[in-house]
Amino acid sequence: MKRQQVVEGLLAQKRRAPRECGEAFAPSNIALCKYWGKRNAELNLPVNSSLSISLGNLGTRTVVRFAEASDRILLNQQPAPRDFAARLSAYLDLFRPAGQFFDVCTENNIPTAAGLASSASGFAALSLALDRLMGWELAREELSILARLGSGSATRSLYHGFVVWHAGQRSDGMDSVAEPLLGAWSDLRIGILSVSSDRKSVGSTEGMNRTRETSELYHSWHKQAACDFDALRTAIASRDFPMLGQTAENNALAMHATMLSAWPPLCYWLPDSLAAMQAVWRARAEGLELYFTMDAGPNLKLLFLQADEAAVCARFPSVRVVNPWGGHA
Ligand code: 2P0
Repeated sequence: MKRQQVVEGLLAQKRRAPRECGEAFAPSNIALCKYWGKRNAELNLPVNSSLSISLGNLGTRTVVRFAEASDRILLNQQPAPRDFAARLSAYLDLFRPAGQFFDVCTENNIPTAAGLASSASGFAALSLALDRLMGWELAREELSILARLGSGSATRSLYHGFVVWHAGQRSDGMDSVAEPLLGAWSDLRIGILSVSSDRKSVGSTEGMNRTRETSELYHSWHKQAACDFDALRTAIASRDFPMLGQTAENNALAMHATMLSAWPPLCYWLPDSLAAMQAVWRARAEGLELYFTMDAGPNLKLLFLQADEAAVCARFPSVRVVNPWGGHA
């Protein structure tokens, strides 16, 4: 099935009451159980379910309007880089009335140096803003499907707090949707530890495909991810922080081990990434309840409780602490 068919199916019965402008915010998110591997690349359907935590008021704000002659795409008040604009325009093609163009102003308040992916919050904010511009009034779950067509991890950025992205089984992906896990864990903190803000050499889509096609470890990654997903839900339900931290850290390391065993090998770590990991392990050996997770890049995201914030900041002076439930934009 093609992306266009999914969109047409979803919008077939919806009203259309276009407005002058659509504006929305969506938070960035960090996966505790990772999405790494697609069962369908066209629709960004994942092999396994994933679970994330949204970053409160860190994310993307997007305003969309209709335009006349061509798409105009601004990123942080500047004309967007060519590849970014091309990716957005290709996504907008899915919704474009004949002869219609869009004016998109998108702003990230995530510091670029944090090296956090902005495609998740970006496509989630764009989907929400388009819904408001077009007056479709889609349900959040339906919007999580539209956001997924832009970028897989955007599925999870439709909600605040803990979010599950169900892998689903259907070939059209209509059951591959996000669901929020209700209830705040108000003393949980995330520390963003930036090692490098350089653009990664191998993008996530290519990295996932390469890993799935060539890594002998992929099968065991997929099995572990299913177990980790269940363990994280248990840890969240029982507010068991060591279980949450251990499971998330082990899940990230298993994903990176699977990447390393791909061919050509994929290693997103830099020497400073390993030094930071070792510093976390040292801190833990000395009694600090501190864990990390990592995505397809060299930066670490630390996981700890508010009571340990001062100790974590003393060990990692450059860390940026985020309170995921600390006020939503
Ligand atoms: C995640 N990542 O679960 C995983 C962990 C990176 C490592 O989702 O191809 O940008 O657009 O669906 O969503 C990054 O992948 O990839 C990602 P596409 P996306 O957060």
